[in-house]
Amino acid sequence: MDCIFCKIVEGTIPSTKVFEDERVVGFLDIRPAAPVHVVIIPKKHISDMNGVEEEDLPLIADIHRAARQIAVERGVAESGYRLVNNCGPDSGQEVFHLHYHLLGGHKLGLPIA
Ligand code: IU
Repeated sequence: MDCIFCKIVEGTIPSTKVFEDERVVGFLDIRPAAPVHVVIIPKKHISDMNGVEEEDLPLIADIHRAARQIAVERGVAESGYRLVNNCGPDSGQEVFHLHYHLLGGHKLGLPIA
């Protein structure tokens, strides 16, 4: 499958991984939008949130668990952070492998709409 995030999972495309367990990978965004910007993905290829099946729901919990740990390790658990999922054209989703942006490290702007 020609998916750039699957290749990041496999290690055939370089990335700076800051988290990895059996089912989830977190890596530094190459175009950071905040001082802390980590992309968190399931190893399983799912195109976007619309493609999440009932059987995948535990993976969403795994991603949230990873996000919480990453926030602690990157030093933003107390100051605060945002977890963002883009789904579909209006959201600006560019990579069609389910992912969440963990953003923090400064005061984040609102609205994001
Ligand atoms: P989006 O939600 O699909 O717009 O976000 C994709 C993100 O993946 C975006 O912030 C890119 O900078 C980031 N990214 C990356 O970190 N490494 C890559 O090799 C590629 C995209 I392609």
